[in-house]
Amino acid sequence: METINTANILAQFEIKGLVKEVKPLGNGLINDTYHVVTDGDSPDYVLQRINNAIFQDVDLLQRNIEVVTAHIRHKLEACNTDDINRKVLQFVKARDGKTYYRDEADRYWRVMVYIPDTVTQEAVTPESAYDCGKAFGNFEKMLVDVPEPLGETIPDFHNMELRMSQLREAIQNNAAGRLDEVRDMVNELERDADEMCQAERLYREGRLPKRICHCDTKVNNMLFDQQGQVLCVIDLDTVMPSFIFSDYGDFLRTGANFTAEDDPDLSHVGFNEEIFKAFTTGYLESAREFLTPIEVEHLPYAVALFPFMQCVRFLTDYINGDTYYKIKYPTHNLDRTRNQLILYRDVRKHDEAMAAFIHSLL
Ligand code: GN1
Ligand code: MG
Repeated sequence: METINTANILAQFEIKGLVKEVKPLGNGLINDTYHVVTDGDSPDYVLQRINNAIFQDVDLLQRNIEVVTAHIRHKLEACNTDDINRKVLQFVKARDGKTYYRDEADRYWRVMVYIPDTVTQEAVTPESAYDCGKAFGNFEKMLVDVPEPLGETIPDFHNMELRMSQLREAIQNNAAGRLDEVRDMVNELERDADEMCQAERLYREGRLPKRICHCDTKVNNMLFDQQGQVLCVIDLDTVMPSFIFSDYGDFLRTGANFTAEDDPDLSHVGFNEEIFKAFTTGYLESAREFLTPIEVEHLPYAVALFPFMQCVRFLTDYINGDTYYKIKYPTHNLDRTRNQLILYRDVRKHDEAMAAFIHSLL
């Protein structure tokens, strides 16, 4: 672990109050996040080191986030929403006016105002799934008319064709010598790869739009108030143009799995239909007015796509020798891969039931 002088970094930002304490916050797999506690009446802050190995264009990243948060703030103001500062993130400017600071060791930092008295949740209930569905649908709805085009903070982030070619490249290189033990899984993924790449084909045929999506929809990327009401969507790094499948499918990948994505006990893994129904109901309540028939029709495909894609991504990283995701033990990515594959198989058994349920809502 490198030691980091957070006082020096914080001094680059226009923050109020005296810093009392800086402590780790949350459990993201990509960035490092700290809670900055200040003295007295000043707000607390969140300090984040941006992982610029993954988000290589920090300028574009922060520009996206500035546009999105400003747009949401305007929308909330326009409908006279109360308590706006707890419903949209607020970034603190660095001394040079940017919303990030690059230190002498080429590390990138940003600061936001900490939203007090919030609760985060790691597990989904049918009630919270419904609320999250509504909130993420509403998030997309607010962003249908962003005033300027946004860039892709990770190019082709949820492009299944690209994820397959990354897997195939990892297999070619077999950098960590792990290919033999994962052969069966590779074969199974290859069998369904074409079907799972249908979104890219529909897009090329001009039948499927890209919209501004969150692209990392999980219950822990949402803040709730003490009463359990949704306040705010957080973790905006991956907000970018994508298929709406990203937000809908990726939420269910974690939310509707009976267990965590890295549970090594595969008997725990499975698709929770009750959560699926609750989330879908909430999502369609806010999103149906802007979704096209082709988007709606492919929602069951989206539910299958994300465990499939995450399985491919974890497996690629395992074969590459764990260069992307933080791991806690040597076979962590392998356990994650197996878990997502079981989930994928189980989701596929629900294809027809999902389509019927969605149909019943329309
Ligand atoms: C990463 O850091 P976190 O947990 O928010 C990843 C997601 C994966 C997820 C899997 C930029 O998100 O795409 O679904 O891990 N984010 C990036 O746990 O790759
Ligand atoms: Mg996160």
